[in-house]
Amino acid sequence: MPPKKGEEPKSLPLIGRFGTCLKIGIVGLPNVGKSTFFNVLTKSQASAENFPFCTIDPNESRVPVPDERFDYLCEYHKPASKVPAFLNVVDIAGLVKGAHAGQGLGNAFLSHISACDAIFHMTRSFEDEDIIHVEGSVDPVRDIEIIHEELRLKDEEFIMPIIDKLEKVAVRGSDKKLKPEYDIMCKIKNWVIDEKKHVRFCRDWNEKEIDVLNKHLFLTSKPMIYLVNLSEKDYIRKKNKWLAKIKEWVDKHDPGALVIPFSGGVELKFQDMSDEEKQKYLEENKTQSVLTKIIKSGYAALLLEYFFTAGTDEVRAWTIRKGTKAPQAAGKIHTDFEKGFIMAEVMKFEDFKEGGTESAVKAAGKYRQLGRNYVVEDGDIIFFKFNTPQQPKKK
Ligand SMILES: Nc1nc2c(ncn2[C@@H]2O[C@H](COP(=O)(O)OP(=O)(O)OP(=O)(O)O)[C@@H](O)[C@H]2O)c(=O)[nH]1
Ligand SMILES: [Mg+2]
Repeated sequence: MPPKKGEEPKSLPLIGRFGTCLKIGIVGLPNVGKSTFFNVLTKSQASAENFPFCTIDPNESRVPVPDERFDYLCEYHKPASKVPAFLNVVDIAGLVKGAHAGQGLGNAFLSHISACDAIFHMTRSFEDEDIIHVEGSVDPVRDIEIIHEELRLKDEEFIMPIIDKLEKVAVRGSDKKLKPEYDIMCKIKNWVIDEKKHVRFCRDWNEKEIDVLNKHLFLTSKPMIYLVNLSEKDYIRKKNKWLAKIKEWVDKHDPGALVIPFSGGVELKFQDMSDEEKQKYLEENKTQSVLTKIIKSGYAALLLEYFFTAGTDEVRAWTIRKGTKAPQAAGKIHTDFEKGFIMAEVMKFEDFKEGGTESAVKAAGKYRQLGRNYVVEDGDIIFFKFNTPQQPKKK
């Protein structure tokens, strides 16, 4: 199959932590609506569905990722157990100017971001005299720049000692093997410190550079989604004087990043409404909640996706990193599946929905048996075949 449009070249490793237990942190100035967002996100999902919902601690939660394909499979199989994919979200305390040097919660706060793999960057675009703005006035572009600069300065602080250490051994010392790593760190320094840019703004890091970046997981390498907190009125009319300016800024500096208008006030309102009241409100105002879009975007920003296993026992979404091959995907279910991997029997969700049954998909020749080099795609419905590992015989 030819690669799909927009797909990353398969050979290039991904920037970021390896693994699937990744989290997204909510970052922004104080009092911009981060905790309000965190609460509506976790509560709405918790009450809407009877999934095993889990608050990890007051500031961290797992939010089920809404997915119509998952719902369809559950409706079809009526399984005893349903396990959707989850997005791990962390509410982080407000960041102020000077945080990198210890202002506000300072370093504690920055280490919380460090533990996250992507960022929901919340900005305030609503006017409300009763809600104190730490910078004295509403100006989300200025606020975005403040946060960006704090994160960059923190990376700056990390980069210099790494360079000094490498220089000692690779340039002045005898360990010339480390020279390539030193050169790469110099390029990173040039980008982040001299050019004052975030790591992720550069789109053409090569494989070796990504290896070095992944050793250090700099704050500015984490993907960002910009959430613009609007008043109810602006959210409904989809207009706000800052929206275009924010979009312009992001397109210029952080191209490709998403800007999502949001309203903490509106989402809070929905929580107190019955289903009928909410429906009425949505119709009257020709609006809708944006939480599903935000959750899905957050999950995608972590470079995660999932495949399904589906039957009457269980319908389940299994989280994998983009680009995962079939045996490793099988290993998510059980290590024996990976060790004894024979093949993956794969149906595309759309083919299953169209055919109506598994036999119809088979009859249409769309039920495929794929080997160890198959790169699993988001939404695949998979049945793995594997050899049970032999137990060593007792003598
Ligand atoms: N008018 C209005 N007020 C909001 C909105 N979202 C949050 N607020 C109010 O803003 C104040 C701060 O909200 P929080 O969600 O606690 O803000 P935060 O960003 O978590 O603040 P820190 O944790 O202190 O950094 C609260 O009084 C909220 O009720 C909104 O969309 N509209
Ligand atoms: Mg808060």
